[in-house]
Amino acid sequence: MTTMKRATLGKLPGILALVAAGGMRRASASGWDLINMPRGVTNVSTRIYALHMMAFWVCVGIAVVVFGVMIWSLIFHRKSRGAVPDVTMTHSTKVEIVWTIVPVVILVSMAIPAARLLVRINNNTDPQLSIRVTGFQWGWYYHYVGTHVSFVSKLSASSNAARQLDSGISPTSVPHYLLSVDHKLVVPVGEKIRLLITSVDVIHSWWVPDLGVKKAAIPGFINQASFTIAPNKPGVYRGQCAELCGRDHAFMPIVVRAVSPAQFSAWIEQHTGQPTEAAAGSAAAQATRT
Ligand SMILES: [Cu+2]
Repeated sequence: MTTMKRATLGKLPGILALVAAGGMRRASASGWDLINMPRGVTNVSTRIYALHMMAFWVCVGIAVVVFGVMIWSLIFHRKSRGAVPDVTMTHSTKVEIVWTIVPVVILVSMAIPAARLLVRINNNTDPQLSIRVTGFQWGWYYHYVGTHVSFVSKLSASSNAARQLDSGISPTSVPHYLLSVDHKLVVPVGEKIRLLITSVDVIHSWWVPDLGVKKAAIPGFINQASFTIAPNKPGVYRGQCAELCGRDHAFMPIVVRAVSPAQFSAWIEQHTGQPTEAAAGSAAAQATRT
C-alpha cells in the first residue's frame, strides 16, 4: 500500500465524521430549503428558483400520471386476474395525436418562460458599477472599474492552514471552512453590478448561487454577468470556482459582502489607493507563479 493510500485511509474516519456532522447540521435546519436550490437574493435568482420549481412540479405531475397508469395496469390487468392481451390492436391514431400534442404543449409552456428569463439574465446594459474579475490559479483578482480599488482575494489563512495534509486542525473548528477568503468582494445592495470576467491562465468559473451568477472565466475572453441584490438583503454570500481548474480548484472560494450604498461609498473611499492596481496585479502574478 502506498504512503498516500495509507494517509487517505487513515483520514477516513475523520472524513466520515465530517460528512455526518455536515448532514446533522443540514437536518437540524429547515430541511426542504437545504436540499433544494437556494432562492437567492437577487431578482434574477428568485426567478430562476421559481422556474426551477415550476419545472419540478411539471415533472412531478408527469411522474404521477405515468407511474399511476403503469401501477394501475400492473394491479388490475395482470394475468392472474384473467387479463388477456388484445392482439388485434396494432395502431391508434387518436392516442398518437394525444401523446404528441400533450408533450409539445408542456415543453412549449416551459420553454417560453425559460427563454424570457435567459434574456433577462443576459441583460448587462446600464450597470451602476462594473467590476473586473480575473481568475487565476488559485484565487480571484478584483478591480472596481473607474476607481483605483483592486485586490486579490484568496482562501482565508484559517481554512488554508486546516486543509494542509496532517495539519491536525479539525475542519469543523474552522468557520466557513473552504468558503472564506482573506478579502471579500464588497458590493452595494440595490444597484446593478456588472462583472467583466476573465482569466490569466486556465478556465475558471465565478459562481455565487445566492446571486444567480455562474460565468466562465476564460483566458482571452471577457464574459459579462450582472446582478442586483435586493435592497433589503445586505449580507455575506459565498460561492466557489465552478470549473475544474487544477490542483487547488477546491481552494479558491468567492465571498461577496453586500452593504448599503452609503457604506459602499465609504469603503471605496477608504480603500482607494491601497493597494494600487499595479501592486495587486503583481500580487496576482506572483500568486499565479506559486
Ligand atoms: Cu477552479
